[in-house]
Amino acid sequence: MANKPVNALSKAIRTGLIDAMNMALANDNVEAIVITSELALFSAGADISEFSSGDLAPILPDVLTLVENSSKPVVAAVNGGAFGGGLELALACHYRLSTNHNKVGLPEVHLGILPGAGGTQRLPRLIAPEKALQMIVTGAPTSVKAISELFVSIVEPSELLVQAIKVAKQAVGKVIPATSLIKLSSSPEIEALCEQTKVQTSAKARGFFAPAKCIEAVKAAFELPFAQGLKREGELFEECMHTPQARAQQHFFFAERVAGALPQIAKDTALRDIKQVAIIGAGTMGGGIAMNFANVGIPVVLLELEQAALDKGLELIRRNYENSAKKGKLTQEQVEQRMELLTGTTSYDDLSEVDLVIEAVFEKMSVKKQVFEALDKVCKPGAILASNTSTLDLDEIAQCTSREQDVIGLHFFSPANVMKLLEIVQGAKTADDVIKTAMHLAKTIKKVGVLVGVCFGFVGNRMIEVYGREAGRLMLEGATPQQIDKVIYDFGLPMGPFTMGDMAGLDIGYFVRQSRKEFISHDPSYCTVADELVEAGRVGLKAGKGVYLYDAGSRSPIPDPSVLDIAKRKAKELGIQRRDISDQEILERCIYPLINEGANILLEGIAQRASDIDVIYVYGYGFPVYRGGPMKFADEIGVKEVLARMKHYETALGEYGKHWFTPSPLLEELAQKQQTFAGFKA
Ligand code: T1G
Repeated sequence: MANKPVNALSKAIRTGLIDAMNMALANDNVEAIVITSELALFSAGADISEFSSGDLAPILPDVLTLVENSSKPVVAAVNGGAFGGGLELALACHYRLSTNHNKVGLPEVHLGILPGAGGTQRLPRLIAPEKALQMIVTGAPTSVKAISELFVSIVEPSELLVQAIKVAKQAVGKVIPATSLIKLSSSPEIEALCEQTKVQTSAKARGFFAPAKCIEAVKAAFELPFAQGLKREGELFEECMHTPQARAQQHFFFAERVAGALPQIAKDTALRDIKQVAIIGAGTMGGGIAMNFANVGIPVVLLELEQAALDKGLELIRRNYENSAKKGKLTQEQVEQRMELLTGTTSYDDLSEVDLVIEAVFEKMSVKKQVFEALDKVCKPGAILASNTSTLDLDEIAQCTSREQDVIGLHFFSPANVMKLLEIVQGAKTADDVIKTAMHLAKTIKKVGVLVGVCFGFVGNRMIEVYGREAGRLMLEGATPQQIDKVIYDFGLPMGPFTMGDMAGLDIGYFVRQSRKEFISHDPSYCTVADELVEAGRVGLKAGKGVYLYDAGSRSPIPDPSVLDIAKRKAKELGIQRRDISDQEILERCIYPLINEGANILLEGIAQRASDIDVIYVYGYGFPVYRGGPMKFADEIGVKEVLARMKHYETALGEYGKHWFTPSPLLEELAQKQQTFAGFKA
């Protein structure tokens, strides 16, 4: 197989496999067959881009039945990994060999579906049921050595084809071990395993539709003869394939990849070499950022003005690594290797040779400017100067240097060593090669880099502000924090706005608002309760009290009636008539303004495409991937519906609605032309 870049089993490949099998079966000189790949990996499975085409004939299950029922032995030489239908192809072969450093997997569940070409029926026939179930329900890639029973042998890449042909020749004339001939039967243990997996999954994969169907399909492998099990798998596959969740997750698969695509920059633009990085500030963010580079072998020097702060920062990093080692995610040797890559200094002079500096200091313009002025003096020409600012004007920061073309924003999300999202903020004068280097660097440190423009809050924080505003206002109007949080939690986010605010610290929002009084001057109603709480020292979980109360050592929020008393008092002062508010209104008022702000962001060219906003919101704020992200969700429910509801609240909420619920012109335009955000090109 040689269908670049990943041997997706497209129509051409499926047809090619059928032709090759028929040719081999018809040719008396052919005694056995080996299927392998000329590319770096065996196959990435079905061609996801074909799913929406509808014309999937010849369907993969039929191709694999032809392979499995072959009268001549078929050997799969799995090189470099096999996923989804690619692994299913190998399972339909009679013998399998693999190269030794790769992984295989059945990641269909991440696409809102399940292995639909026999994977749920053949894998449990070849490896232990619990391993098979875990692979299918979690979609996690598995090292071939962990399921070595699947392979005749696991060899060096250079040995693979030779060994596969040898196995094929030895198989000639022998009884063909078709996987489907292996008998399975259910048992109380299998029943218990499926039940237990169901319970675990409903917690871990809350709200997802496909995982439970994966379990049902595997269960059928133990309860039905192979042919009926295959039929049942097909029914469950079709059931999943036609859900909004499958459409959303398949959208997201490509959204994530296109987000990392380079903007219109000359192809021959050279990358700048990033051999050593400096981080200014060894606090939680600075330390987390530093870890990303140490994790991939790039040396980092951390700068703090005080030795004590520096020592504390390096100690925190070590503790993080030691925790990973305790969980078995790192060996002690890896911990030491990474720590060796991390050095500290209290002098800017030590940064004269670094290729990239990322400042992660206090979110205050005057502090940022001091740092960049100092960097401008000591850093070598061509060094990239990056700010981790989450809201401040990057252009204003760049203007305090003599090298605006070398300044860019690298907005990491906390915890920076965990969160996949990296907003790459392009300043007005940021050079193309700096942008290209930053986008490439995101991939190197295993982040999903999304290019955004300069405005308050860029994309993510600009949108989260309208969401938080509505939550605060709804509490004044009559909803309780726990009601609002439950609506959002049930919608699929990991937590509601008030639990999130307490977790992050209410003082963060408070401080940002203090620096933007003009913005909230129009109507401070939505943050008046939060401001009073912060001024009373109730800054959230870290203080044991914020919107909620927290028992010592516990993170579970306890509603506090006194907060509602504040809301009632403030509502009275502001002349807001409190009322019962429906869950639906809460959902619409928290999510639709988010979408509306995304539409404005697209109109202003702050994001390159709607799916980038989806990637930012899923990876940065936990928007449920089975809804595809806010803009995909709008396309799914219909832009017209979002517009209609924005207009409803624009009039229903009096002055407040008039100001905050003005529909974006893009929302109007798309609704009027019956178009979608997916089709919008900035
Ligand atoms: N279909 C179409 N395009 C694919 C693809 C696929 N399965 N996999 C990758 N691509 C594209 C991807 O969009 C990108 O394109 C390029 O290939 C490189 O991908 C019946 C129905 C295999 C681990 O879910 O997990 O089989 O951006 O950047 O980092 O049961 O690709 O360059 O234009 O990810 O080296 C199940 C999906 C399908 C595996 C390699 N299979 N792919 O990672 O490359 S459903 C999957 C991956 C199925 C059957 C069912 C990864 C990879 P572009 P990449 P990578």
